Amino acid sequence: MATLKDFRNNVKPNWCPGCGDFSVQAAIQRAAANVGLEPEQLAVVSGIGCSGRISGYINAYGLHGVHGRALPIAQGLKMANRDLTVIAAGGDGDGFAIGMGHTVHAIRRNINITYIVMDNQIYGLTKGQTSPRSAEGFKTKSTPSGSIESALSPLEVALAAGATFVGQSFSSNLKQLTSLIEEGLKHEGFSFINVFSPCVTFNKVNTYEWFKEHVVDLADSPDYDPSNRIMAMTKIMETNSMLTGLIYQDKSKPSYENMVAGFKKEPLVHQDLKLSEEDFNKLVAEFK
Ligand SMILES: Cc1ncc(C[n+]2csc(CCOP(=O)(O)OP(=O)(O)O)c2C)c(N)n1
Ligand code: SF4
Repeated sequence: MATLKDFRNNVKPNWCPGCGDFSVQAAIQRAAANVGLEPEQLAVVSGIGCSGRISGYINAYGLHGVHGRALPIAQGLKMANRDLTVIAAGGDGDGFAIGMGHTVHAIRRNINITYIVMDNQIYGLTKGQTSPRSAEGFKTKSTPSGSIESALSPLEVALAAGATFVGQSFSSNLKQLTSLIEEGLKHEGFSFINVFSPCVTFNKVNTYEWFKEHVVDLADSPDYDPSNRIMAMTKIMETNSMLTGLIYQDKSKPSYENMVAGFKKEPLVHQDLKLSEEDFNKLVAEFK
């Protein structure tokens, strides 16, 4: 059985020392081993951004795709081979700016993949511009007088879009983050996990200390019921979206790929296409 070591490769991350994304990488590796996966059973698809590099740092199938397009690729992969466990990952710019259309529709489609957003409330790779998660008044090179837009609450959007799994965690809480990713991997449907993952180089406001002061851990609310959607929405709003833990889970809705006619018995990659070698070569030649 694979252990944490098996999900490590020899590529050295080029993230800045202290970047929150290191913990997300470690949590994915731990969670994958803890749920009993082998590296060849896992695919990590990422977008573009500092966070997008994560797919190159995990020993599994990996694809570092196009900015904002991790989810279309990940969903296609899962539909073609639902025997694979698929993780999509990227930044808050990737998922909530350019990729927001995909995020909402992937959530409501409920394909069985886990989507992890490394939310540093800024664009890191492009050296510090305001993101949809940046707070009003946030000053960056793109908003030198302070942002006049309100920050998006991805948790509210996810619930409103019909999410069947919504979680949020913080890079400093590796235990919570790992167990949340484990639950996401086990969830039979789309699991959305937003992770506060500080950018130590460009975001001097939303620092580790700032998050530590502001996060509200659901472990301190013993009466909280994650199967209650209205309670989840209320709690998210009451805490200004700073809630961490398993916020909402609906185990009753079947995942998309289990509802597609003709897909139930075996994944597409294992189906006999009934195509002769000659016909196959003809088809390929059309694309040359
Ligand atoms: C189509 C396209 N538009 C814009 C860019 C430039 N770009 C690269 S990464 C990025 C945003 C990075 O921020 P985020 O997604 O939050 O990831 P982070 O670097 O903070 O992890 C942008 C705008 C691009 N690569 N491709
Ligand atoms: S610029 Fe920010 S997000 Fe990018 S690697 Fe450095 S600390 Fe991480």
